[in-house]
Amino acid sequence: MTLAFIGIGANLGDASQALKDAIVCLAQQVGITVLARSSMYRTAPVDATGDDYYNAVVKVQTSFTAAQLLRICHHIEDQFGRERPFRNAPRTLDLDLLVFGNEQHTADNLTVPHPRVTARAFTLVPLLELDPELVIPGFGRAADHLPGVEDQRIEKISTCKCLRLSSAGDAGAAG
Ligand code: A4P
Ligand code: MG
Repeated sequence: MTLAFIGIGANLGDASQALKDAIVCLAQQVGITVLARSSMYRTAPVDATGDDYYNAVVKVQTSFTAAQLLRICHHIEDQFGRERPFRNAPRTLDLDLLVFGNEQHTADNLTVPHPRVTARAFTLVPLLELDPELVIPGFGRAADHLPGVEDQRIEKISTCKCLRLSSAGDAGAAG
């Protein structure tokens, strides 16, 4: 079993609902247990145009490899109508593998940790909410990177929920 953090973002359609639905979809996968989700944040687009984003991060435990988990994420994105007309285009749903246990590697179409995980407030702030002491392989203490994202607008719009969602699809919060 591996502990991993998945970043969720959207800025097209009903983006805040997409985030909530995506978390339920992740929790319904056999082999993934959602342990906690961060607050939901409204964030200014970074290196991108379009509407403000909604962003959150979930902490999961999984029996999958990083590559398998990314494939599942892409499959869920497809179900939400994700299109990729150009780099950083507005999206109905984006699921990025931010951290995968202690793994640190680059392979075809997969780099873990995500190369920009500490450079964006929309990933760093929710990650720190879930684990203030988080150490990211290759990047060190996540909290040490906060000064670098100070100028990025990020606003909390709903509070953090620690929850346990079973792989059988029980979406009830447990704490
Ligand atoms: N890929 C490689 N490593 C990973 C990983 N760890 N997790 C590959 C997810 N994907 C990974 O992904 C592009 C390629 O990266 C894929 O082939 C995948 O196999 P994508 O989902 O098509 O596009 P993406 O997620 O936009 O790409 P990327 O490079 O992760 O983008 P960034 O740098 O994360 O920027 N502003 C706000 N406020 N909120 C956002 O969520 N997102 C972006 C995307 C830009 N600005 C934003 C936000
Ligand atoms: Mg992505």
